[in-house]
Amino acid sequence: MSTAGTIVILTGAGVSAESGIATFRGPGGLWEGHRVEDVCTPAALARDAALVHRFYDLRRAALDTVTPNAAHDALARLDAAWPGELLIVTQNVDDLHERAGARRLLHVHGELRSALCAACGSRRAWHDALPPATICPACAAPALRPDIVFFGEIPYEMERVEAALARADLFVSIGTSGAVYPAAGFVRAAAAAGAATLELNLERSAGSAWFDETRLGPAGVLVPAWVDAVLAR
Ligand code: BJW
Repeated sequence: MSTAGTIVILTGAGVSAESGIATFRGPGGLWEGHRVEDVCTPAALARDAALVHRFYDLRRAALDTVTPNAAHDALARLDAAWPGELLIVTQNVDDLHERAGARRLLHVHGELRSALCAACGSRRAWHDALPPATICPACAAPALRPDIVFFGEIPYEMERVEAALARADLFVSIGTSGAVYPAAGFVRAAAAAGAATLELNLERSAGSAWFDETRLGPAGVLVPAWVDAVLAR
């Protein structure tokens, strides 16, 4: 890009792996000890709220033990320095991008440190354990749940993401397997809008064939190098 164009960056679990947060689908993955259908669907929440709330309580508490890595830091540096439009779209529910300093950021799959009222739809910051049937301060219903987008639910901020993809000059996907939609389809939307597309991942993903270029390696190495190159142009 000779002038400051629009960059859209999609991040997934791989960007937080080097901070010590397990990814979802690899060996030792987050769901190895949990069947996804036990924890990550509205039906599972209805069937066993205690299990689902406990699973997310543990992950929320574990955020205190991790810190942003070189990939989060580099993306925050790019966010601060890039004079054009930039949007980091993360599928991650951790808060490592914002703790690194990223500001132009959307969490499309929800946030561990947020609670959602299943009755009134209000969302609020939440840092402690969240037992089932916790009272919503907005509507008084005993209906607060983890603010996580389960399978079958609509991800957040899709209109903003789609609008950014339609304007994108460069789409970069970092550390995501391309197994979950709609995020897995962003590369095709960006390419259809004329964007160049780049994948940075540890290994080839389900979506690699859709990218103009794939660079393989750890995000903590690839992302700082890519950011340095973009800011040097
Ligand atoms: C490294 C690394 C290092 C490791 N450095 N890299 C049939 C066909 C198509 C779609 C569907 C279908 N049936 C149902 C659907 C839709 C469904 C879906 O996609 N299902 C698939 C299983 C097929 N999707 C949905 O239901 C979504 N909603 C929806 O579609 O609504 C309709 C709608 C959409 C839009 C507009 C209007 C309507 C909701 C999806 C919700 C996903 N939620 C989760 C759980 C979050 C909570 C939690 O954390 O517990 O989000 S699922 C889980 O997967 C999580 C992640 O965000 C998401 C993606 O995973 P991610 O990040 O890619 O992680 P991994 O582990 O898969 O991959 C890690 C990658 O990193 C790997 O490639 C490694 O190589 C790499 N890596 N270390 C760099 N150091």
